[in-house]
Amino acid sequence: MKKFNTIYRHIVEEERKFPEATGQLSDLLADIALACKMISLEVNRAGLIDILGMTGDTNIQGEEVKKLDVYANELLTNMMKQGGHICAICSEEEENFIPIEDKYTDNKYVTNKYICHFDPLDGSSNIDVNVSIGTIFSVYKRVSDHGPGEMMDCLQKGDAQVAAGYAIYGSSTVLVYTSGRGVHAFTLDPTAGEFLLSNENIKIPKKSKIYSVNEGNYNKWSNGMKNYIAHLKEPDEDSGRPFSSRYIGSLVADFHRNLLYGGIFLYPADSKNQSGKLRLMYEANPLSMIVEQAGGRSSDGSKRILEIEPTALHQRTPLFIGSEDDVILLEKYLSEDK
Ligand code: P6P
Repeated sequence: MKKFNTIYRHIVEEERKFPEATGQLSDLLADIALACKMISLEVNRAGLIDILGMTGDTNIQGEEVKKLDVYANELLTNMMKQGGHICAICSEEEENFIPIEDKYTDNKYVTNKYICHFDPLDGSSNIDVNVSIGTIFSVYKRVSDHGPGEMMDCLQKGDAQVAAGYAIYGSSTVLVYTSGRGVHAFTLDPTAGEFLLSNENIKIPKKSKIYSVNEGNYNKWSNGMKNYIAHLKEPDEDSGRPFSSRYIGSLVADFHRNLLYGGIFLYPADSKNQSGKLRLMYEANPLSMIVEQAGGRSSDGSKRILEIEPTALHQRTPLFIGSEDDVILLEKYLSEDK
């Protein structure tokens, strides 16, 4: 029988492996899990708003119906502020970071010692067509001394993350996280209202037969990128080619499938998006921590994503992430462009 465990108990068990842990990271991760549970409820209800005659502004109870990404952002921000463990929040929905006062100034053991980056609802344009979407989060320890967080707390290399994860709102709601000791997945049991352990110590296959890219951008790609994709399409049984193309257009959904089945997701820089489309701090970095913890690789085409020194909250990066052997071969093809 599968080991029964809830995300809360799993997080605490992980915490107990660090003698110096104060329990604050566990509390923070539990708050994020609660927020994802509440977002899941709204995402699943979203389709009903029109059907039940709820307008775009107020529903039949006269409550204001918010756009889901606004709802997700406000929920996560308020949850983090209440928790008292955060000195700053950075969100895809906010131009600047939100500094947060230390709530426990009279307690020297509990301080607002973390900062979080969120993509509250990635792929939200897919909601109306019932495509899976997700919440992505990234957690760092603050580097400034005390008080409200500063920009130096928000702009740290991905290698400095202490935890990262995502929730995917699909046929079921799954939360995947790592706190530096493996990657673990929990499936929401809506009747119990609990995230139950569904996949512990996930490892991504070293080599795959799946590639995920928007081929509509083909004419904007470099020659190295074009040659790599052409290589994947050439028949060659020994190396498992041709690959299968799987592209949902929702990052968390494409990433989650590749994490479990193996695969490479590619969003290169191109003639239109000189730095790529995806965001470093709340898309590439958290998923890169997860994929490396699962034995995979994540690169901007020449170096590890987690080594990139950030200079802006919303900076973009090319992203090649997934099965290690596939990403290494991709990097070889892109080196032709140098
Ligand atoms: P394109 C969704 O809008 C998103 O930000 C990611 O979730 C997804 O991977 C990407 O954009 C899709 O971009 O250009 O292929 O539509």
